[in-house]
Amino acid sequence: HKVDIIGASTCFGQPKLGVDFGPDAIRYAGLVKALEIQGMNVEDKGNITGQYKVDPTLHSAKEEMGLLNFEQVKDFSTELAEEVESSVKLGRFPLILGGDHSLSIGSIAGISPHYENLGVIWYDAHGDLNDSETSPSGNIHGMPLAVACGVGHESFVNLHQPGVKVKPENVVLIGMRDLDVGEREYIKENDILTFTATDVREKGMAGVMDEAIAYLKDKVDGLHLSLDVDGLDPLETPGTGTPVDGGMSLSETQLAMRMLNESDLVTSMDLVEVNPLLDEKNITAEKAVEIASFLFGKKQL
Ligand code: DIR
Ligand code: MN
Ligand code: MN
Ligand code: MN
Repeated sequence: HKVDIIGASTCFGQPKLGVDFGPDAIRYAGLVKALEIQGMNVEDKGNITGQYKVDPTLHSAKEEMGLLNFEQVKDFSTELAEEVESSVKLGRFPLILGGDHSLSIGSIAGISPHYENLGVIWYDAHGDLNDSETSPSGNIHGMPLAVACGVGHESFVNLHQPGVKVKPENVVLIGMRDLDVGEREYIKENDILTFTATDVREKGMAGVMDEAIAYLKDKVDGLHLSLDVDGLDPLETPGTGTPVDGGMSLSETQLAMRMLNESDLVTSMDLVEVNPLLDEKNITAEKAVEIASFLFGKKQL
């Protein structure tokens, strides 16, 4: 495998400063070496920042049509999509480090044109299926999966390439435990395969991943894993902006990654919402490295 590391150094999708340092925190935790140990040929492409400077008075962010920092997110996503696309075109595996989850608007826009039927696994406490109307916050990091499915502002939906990027029937949600009312409705209407944190407890992670892989395997020609570290429990990954109790453990996550590695289906990954300014001694970034290592073949538990 050839892996391109792409730092998505943005914080405009949510109000907490420091998540833009996530990519460097993950590098400092030893990502490149960890992947090389797994036999990967790794190229670090550096950080995408977009043209807008991070504003330390970000709480006074400008709202447009119910979207906070609309211009900044649009500009950033456009730049990221280009970078991700050039990696996919070269047949490399883009590993996009975040950065807040709004970056997936750009990463998925860069990836999906190269597949007929891109699958997506969204490993997160949240569905990120809001639009400006259902969002309780206006924060765009709560919207990227809706955008990928064709719901949202038209300049996001048609970013990089016009049209819907991912079919809802090709999406699997894992770890859900904080879904807004509108997100629940969207999931129901579109019959999206959803495993809540409670489902993981009941069926076990192996059972959940068996079902998820069986559901996707014959219908997708590429699989994007979008992993928000708040999918894990805050006791494991405290360095993140919107922690929710009752999450996955690191060992459950390692098991999920190992099963995905064995499935040989995953073709790209976002590893997002690592905020070193909210962390303790960079342990969240260290766990992010461990998670990526398992996706690329590390095995011992
Ligand atoms: C909430 C929180 N559903 C929102 N979303 C988060 O603002 O849309 N996503 N934290 O990661
Ligand atoms: Mn989340
Ligand atoms: Mn293109
Ligand atoms: Mn998220």
